[in-house]
Amino acid sequence: MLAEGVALPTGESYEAALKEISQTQTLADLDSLRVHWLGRQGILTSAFKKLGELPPDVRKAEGQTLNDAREALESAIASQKAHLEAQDTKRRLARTAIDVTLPGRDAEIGSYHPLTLVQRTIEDWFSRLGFVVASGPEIEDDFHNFEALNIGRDHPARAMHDTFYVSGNELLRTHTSPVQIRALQQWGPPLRILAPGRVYRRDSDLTHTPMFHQVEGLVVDHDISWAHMKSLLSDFLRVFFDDAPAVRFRPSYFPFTEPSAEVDLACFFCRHQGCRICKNSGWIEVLGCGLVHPVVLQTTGVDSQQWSGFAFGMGIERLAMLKYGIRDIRWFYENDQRFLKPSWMNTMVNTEL
Ligand code: 2NL
Repeated sequence: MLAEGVALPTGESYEAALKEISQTQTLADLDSLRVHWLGRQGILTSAFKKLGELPPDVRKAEGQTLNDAREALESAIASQKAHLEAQDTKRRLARTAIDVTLPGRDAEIGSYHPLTLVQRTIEDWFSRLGFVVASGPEIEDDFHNFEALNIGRDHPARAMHDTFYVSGNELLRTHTSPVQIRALQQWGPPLRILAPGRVYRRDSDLTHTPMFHQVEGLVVDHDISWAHMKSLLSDFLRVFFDDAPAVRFRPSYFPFTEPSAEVDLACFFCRHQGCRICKNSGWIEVLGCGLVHPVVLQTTGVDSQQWSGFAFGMGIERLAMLKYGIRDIRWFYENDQRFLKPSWMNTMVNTEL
């Protein structure tokens, strides 16, 4: 029984408060109850303030009652708070739970684009023989792309190259030979380099695109002979086309090599019988090569009396089409996603003739 001076406002009672506290559902509700009773303007706080106005004989007992009430409320609030917080944690954990027994999502495995695959295969093979992979600018000048390669202004090969001109003297390189010209100028012999990269020609049909990829190679050293070139390129072709087709060196002409040859493989589509792919000849042309013309050596500052060399060039698209039976060169540039799946060889490759 509380004394008159510290009586609670009408309708409020400790017992009811304790019950209310134990029934709160949220931390916010619990906190407003705490403020209502124990806050700075709270019911109990106000009652404490009035304690001093009571006569001394009742003050002590009254104070004791208020203290008991405060302790009871504080401990009820603390235990309800712990209860609600535990409940919150439990709900949050349930909401964010990960079912570790669910099956995982498959990671999509990619694969190299056929052009990348072929270029890497060639780079790896020649690197093992001491060739250094070199690169250079795709916008070249007349000297490095033509002049230094013994292709003068009036040379008919100029017309064959169908060059894209950027300005009077600047052009998109028509082959990667200028990379080797720069290497001869900067490093000089002895030299073994491989120059893969993009090249550009004004040409577009089933087997030609304005941009394509080429690999050229160059060896310059003492006493380099046709035999070195012939054995190296024959070995390469037998390894690259893994069913070891027969190889034929056929006399040809390039302004930058003398003598020159084009290399044919026995057609593995028709087993040398004659078909659409070998144009009924039984042979497929795969690369060009020759002994570096002495004029090219002299122009790049190399003494052709002391040094000799051979060079070769091949089209990466052409090699990829032959190796994998890809019928249309344009497929390489159409971003066909099948080329980037590990199974592309099964879906993009022609097995019929
Ligand atoms: C082909 C033929 C060839 C070369 C490229 C070359 C480079 C220098 C000097 C001499 Cl720096 N030659 N390159 C030689 C012979 C043939 O390419 O059919 N390419 C697709």
